Amino acid sequence: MDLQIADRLSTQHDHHDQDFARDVVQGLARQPKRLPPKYFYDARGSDLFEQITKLPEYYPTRSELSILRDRASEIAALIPRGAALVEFGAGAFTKARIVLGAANIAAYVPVDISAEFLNAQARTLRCDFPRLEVHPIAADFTAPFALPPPLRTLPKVGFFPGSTLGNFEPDDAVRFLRQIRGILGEDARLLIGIDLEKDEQLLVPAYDDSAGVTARFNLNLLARINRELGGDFDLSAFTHRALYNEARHRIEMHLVSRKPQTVRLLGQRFAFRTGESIHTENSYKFSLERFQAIAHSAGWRSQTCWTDAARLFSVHALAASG
Ligand code: AVJ
Repeated sequence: MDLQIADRLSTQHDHHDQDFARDVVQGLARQPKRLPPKYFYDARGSDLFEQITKLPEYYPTRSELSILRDRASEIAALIPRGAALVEFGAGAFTKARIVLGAANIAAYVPVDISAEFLNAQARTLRCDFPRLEVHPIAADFTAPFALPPPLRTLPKVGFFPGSTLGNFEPDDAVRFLRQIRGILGEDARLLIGIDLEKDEQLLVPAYDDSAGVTARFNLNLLARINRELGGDFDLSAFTHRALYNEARHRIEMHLVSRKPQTVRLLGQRFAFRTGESIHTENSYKFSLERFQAIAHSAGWRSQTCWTDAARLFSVHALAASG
């Protein structure tokens, strides 16, 4: 490998490590303690998340895929011919492939933090869609980025499935939707998947499954801190907890200390009381109207929305408003 490239890659890597170290130390020093959910997705965490999407209790992935498949031709009809499809947090492209197979799309721009996985996915996609221009961007999709110049004249369609918007605090969700509008420009469209509010009896098991996969996913954050930051978390001394905070319309995930204990990492000590928790994730749930109000305040107007037959999940087609 070119030395300069190797140097740049290692600098970028160190940079990520430093962000991780800083966010963990700051989060554990807060009261109540918290850790950002974006750090769930190391190789092990991404694998566990893939397993989550296949669990019988985890309805969002299955419901969204059924909407995309059942409505593929209606969705395709809303996409201008020869558009560029820009996906925020593209993962394995599973959902994008449904849209790419149905609509007349000239270019696909998957944005994802994991460069290696992204480039491998891009190579397979080029084989399956030989006339499609694939421009992967390896970046944190929450940071502003510029579209590749050759694509700037194409009609733009954003794609943000999975209800990932639910991980943002309400104000940040508005800011992020406005930022997407800025990146995609005038006349842009946005196809976005949003999880719906529902009975707690359906909601909580989706985040606390009987096979314990979500518990392992949550606890992997502590394992990652041990691996990458030299922490000494005893994973058996914490339990996974998922609850529905109805007033705030969100699922919360926590890691609860089973006993009084002190954890050491990066030369610092963090004390836990019995029952003290680390808040690791919020997953906001919406009504169709509440989501549309958020979209409107961020410069988007709602064109259409679809739900699955059980009304568990929704996909919205938005257009940039003047
Ligand atoms: C990827 C943020 C959409 O909130 O449902 C799944 C993450 N966490 N199970 C979600 C998650 C625990 C997921 N999102």
